[in-house]
Amino acid sequence: LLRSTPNGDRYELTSPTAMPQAGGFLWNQKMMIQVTCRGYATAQFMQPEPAKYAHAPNLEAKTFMQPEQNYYAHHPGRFVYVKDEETGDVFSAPYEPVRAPLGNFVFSVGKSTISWTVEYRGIQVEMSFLLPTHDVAELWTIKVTNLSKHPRKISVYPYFPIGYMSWMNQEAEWNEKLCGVIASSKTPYQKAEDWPKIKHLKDKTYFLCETAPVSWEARQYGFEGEGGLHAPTSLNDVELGKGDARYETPTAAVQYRLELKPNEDAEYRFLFGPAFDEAEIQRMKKLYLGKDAFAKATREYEQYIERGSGCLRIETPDKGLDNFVNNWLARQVYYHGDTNRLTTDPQTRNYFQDNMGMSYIKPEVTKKAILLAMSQQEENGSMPDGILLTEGAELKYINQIPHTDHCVWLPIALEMYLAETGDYSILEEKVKTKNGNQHTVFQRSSRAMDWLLSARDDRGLSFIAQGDWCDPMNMVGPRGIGVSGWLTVATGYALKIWANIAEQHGKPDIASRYRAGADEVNKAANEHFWDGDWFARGITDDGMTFGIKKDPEGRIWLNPQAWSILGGAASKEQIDKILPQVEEQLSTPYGVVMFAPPFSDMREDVGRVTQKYPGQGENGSVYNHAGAFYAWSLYSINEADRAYDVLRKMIPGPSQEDYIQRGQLPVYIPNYYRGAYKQYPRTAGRSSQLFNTGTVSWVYRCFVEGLCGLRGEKDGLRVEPQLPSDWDQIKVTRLFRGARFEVEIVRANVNGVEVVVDGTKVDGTKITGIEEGKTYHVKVSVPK
Ligand code: CEZ
Repeated sequence: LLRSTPNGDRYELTSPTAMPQAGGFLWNQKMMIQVTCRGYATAQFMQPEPAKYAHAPNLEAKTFMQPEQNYYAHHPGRFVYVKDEETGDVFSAPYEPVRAPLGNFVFSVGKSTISWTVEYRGIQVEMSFLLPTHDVAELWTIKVTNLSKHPRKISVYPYFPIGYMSWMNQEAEWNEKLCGVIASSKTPYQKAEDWPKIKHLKDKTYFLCETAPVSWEARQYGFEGEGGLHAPTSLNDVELGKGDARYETPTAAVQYRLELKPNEDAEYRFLFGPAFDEAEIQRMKKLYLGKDAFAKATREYEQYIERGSGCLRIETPDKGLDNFVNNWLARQVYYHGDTNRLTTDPQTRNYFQDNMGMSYIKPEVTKKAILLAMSQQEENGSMPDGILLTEGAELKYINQIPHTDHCVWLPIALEMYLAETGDYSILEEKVKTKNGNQHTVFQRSSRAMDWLLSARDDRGLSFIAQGDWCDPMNMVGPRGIGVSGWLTVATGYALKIWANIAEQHGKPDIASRYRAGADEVNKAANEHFWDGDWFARGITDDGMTFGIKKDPEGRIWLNPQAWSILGGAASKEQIDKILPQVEEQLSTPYGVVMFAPPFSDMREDVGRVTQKYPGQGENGSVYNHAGAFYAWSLYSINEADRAYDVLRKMIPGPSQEDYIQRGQLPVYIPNYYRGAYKQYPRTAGRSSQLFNTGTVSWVYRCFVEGLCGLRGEKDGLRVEPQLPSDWDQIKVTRLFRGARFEVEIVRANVNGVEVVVDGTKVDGTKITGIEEGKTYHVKVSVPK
């Protein structure tokens, strides 16, 4: 069903029906595309707000990517129909829309290309595509081969539906000069003041052919007729109708008629994408549409993806883990850091976390992001709900709802950047805000911490307003009274981190001030949130504590536990009580759920989170972001086995049943897997299929700094691995500050970790004096 190349850099799925939603994604800084194994595709590009060039059949609402998105016959996709001219038999590649019983099916997801090979009654179709590195377009190659023993007469019809573009104005026609179907539209709007922006949008969609087809169809109905997508009427004719669309739904279908001898093949190239005008299409055609241009784009795009391959290679007893960590995890981190999820106003917490992961890949990006975020800090030290990335961008959707946690992520991102680079000079960098005030990063960060300390009630607990990390927890504190248990202990963690950074930066007074702050916060958390065996999630506007034993739903939440461990609110004795409770109440075969039991109905003093479907999204799914915090907290207390277990369950597989249940290839970590394991075991474990998630920066950190234990400090590399107890040895390559570390970690009869660098035993566990460009051979012995 599923196989990987030996080094895991491609995964191949051999059935179009076993995991129907499974797919892969490609991106560049201007666009992304997610395709399923069956050929459905969701693509989006930035101009600068997200837009589409292939649409749903009816008017679509503008929305963000939906979890577990459903696909239907007319969903945008990329397909090829093939007709046997002698028998009239029709099938389509890769599987939709005809769904003919294929003789062979391989959906192959690579890091920089996605492809299919399918065969039906002796005709093989290979489809593959990639993106150019700097432009918005899809570069498609379609190759048809006669595998049968006799000559075949066939018609091949690439079919790239364009869909319903606009209720104001839409059309499509064949363009002889460009050799392709050009669809045009006017983006709908109503306010006259929007026109100056609207008029620059790329309202055309083109489908260009390198080889001129014998025929084409530009009108969806003209192609489909009464036969529908399973058996388009136009395929009954010798040639397509060469029709146009005049305020009718556009499509792009073209036809090649072939006579193939046995083993003979024909290869075609196409360009699909959006454009402003014909001149732009002409430019794109010149730049990309041709064999050599494709080859060049392929090399460039490969190199672009390669640049995101991260700082870690591992060889462990767990091959599936190696494949994922070595090939896919850094790639997903890179995607986040390089695109900011293709929005112009990322949530501040997402922005910090997506960029902190870049410390391991391109730390200059992290630095820039921290400086930009700080330039949007308010005078009182608070951070806005979203960071505006482009001129004219606005805070939209969730960013119009006041959340109180954004300052927490600042010291966390800084800590990660500093650990990886040792570049403490960033702290003295001056940042100017919109009212012209200049302060250093150090001062601004202290201010953010002061704000966290001030945004607390008279018991010392952190206000939640309409949400904290948990977006839809919008009714706990709208009256300005409700408090967050998680944010209180997270404030403790943020202050502690900041104090450590201040200390390292030679400011012991400031360090002790924030340490005292953290102690005070943790004390308050203990007084008001400790429920005997775990920490509560919050106290509502009406003074009701929730996330406690007596709650039938939402009884125990993961975040307050993880962060009380990280921030020091939980003592050793408390941790000993918490961990078994998490195990008992929150763990499932698919990972740790965010809380349990899920809510079955609206709780008006908690909010929208309780209305999500039980076990879906924040309502008690295996929300991997929360799982990642937990894993990181487990490494902070040397719980190596528990941490590995949590992390491993974020990756689909390795058993067949697990892949099928999750329905996802192990090429990314999704934002959630369904929870409600007790209530709805049939759907538990099912992937959201969403690859946007703050999870990955933390997971990468867990592997680099936790499991492999290769963590940067101001003046060197700390070596303190935490292998699962049944592993005897691993090999690691770690890139760090321009040097390369070839590390062998083995279990031995030692009392503590012993580190030998190039034959010399290190005093303690820190490697210092690291020189750029050098390769170090490190032998690490860890106790049995
Ligand atoms: O969005 C994420 C946010 O991007 O939810 C996380 C939050 O920490 C991230 O910043 C937890 O709440 O209902 C909603 O509004 C949800 O909040 C979703 O938008 C959620 C999805 O995972 C987005 O993909």
